[in-house]
Amino acid sequence: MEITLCPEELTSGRMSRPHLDQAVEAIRTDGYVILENVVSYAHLDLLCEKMDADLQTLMTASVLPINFVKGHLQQDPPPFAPYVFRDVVANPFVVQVTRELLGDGLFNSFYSGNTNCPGSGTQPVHVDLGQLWRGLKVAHPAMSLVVNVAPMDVTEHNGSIELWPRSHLDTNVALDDATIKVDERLVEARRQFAPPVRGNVKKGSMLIRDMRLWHRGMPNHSDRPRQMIAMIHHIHWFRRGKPIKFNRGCEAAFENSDLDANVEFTDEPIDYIFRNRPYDYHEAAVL
Ligand SMILES: O=C(O)CCC(=O)C(=O)O
Ligand SMILES: [Fe+2]
Repeated sequence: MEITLCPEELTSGRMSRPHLDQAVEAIRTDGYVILENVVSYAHLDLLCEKMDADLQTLMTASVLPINFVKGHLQQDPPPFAPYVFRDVVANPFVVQVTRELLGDGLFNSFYSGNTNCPGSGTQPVHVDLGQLWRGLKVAHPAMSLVVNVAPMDVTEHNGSIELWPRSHLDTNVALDDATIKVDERLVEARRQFAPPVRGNVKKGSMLIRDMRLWHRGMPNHSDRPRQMIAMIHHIHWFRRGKPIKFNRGCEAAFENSDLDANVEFTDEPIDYIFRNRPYDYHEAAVL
């Protein structure tokens, strides 16, 4: 579901209790929610321009960081000023929702993105993380939430993400499975009673989804790339990798938030363009 924030909420930087309850309930039930109107167009325009330019650089890589199928690239946003914005990296409305679900001490582990290029293929249905325990009768509560923001309107035309409502509660897919891809038989069975939807979003919206939600990247039929920044908020006890590196000069974006941004500031250049690797991509595969 989409929740459109109203002027009072935008001015105060706080979502009303009814909106917060709706958002939390949507994630618990459907596995995702869209918050509309929460990111500045000016910020998104700057990010889009820079990420378009960075993509040109990325395309010169000897090995492209392709996720599953052609055209779906892992592309990190620029981790330095003036491209790091509070309404993206520590959006107060998003953090209100993720804190309500994950509790105090929630932290971010990720600042990257999916760039869906014109002519891209269809990814296999997958989770970003399965259930923590195998063989559960009932799914456990949310412990990790993906936060996505695209710098433009996204529809079927430019390759909006496919989402499988309520699939985060499916206990067949576990964290220790050999693959994050969902078995084709499970996918076809689920399609009969809970078919997928498209995560279409207006510019300025953020999508919050349970990390267990089945999803996939779809073809981009437009003539320009669709970027989508991704962050992951975790419950405080979840395994914590290395802090995320940002260059000094953008500290203010992370301050005074309930989210532990888990960042390390450095003056060293950060190789954010070329550091990603292909994921489950087999050039010779016959599909
Ligand atoms: O770009 C998208 O719409 C989704 C991509 C995705 O899920 C992935 O690459 O893991
Ligand atoms: Fe994914």
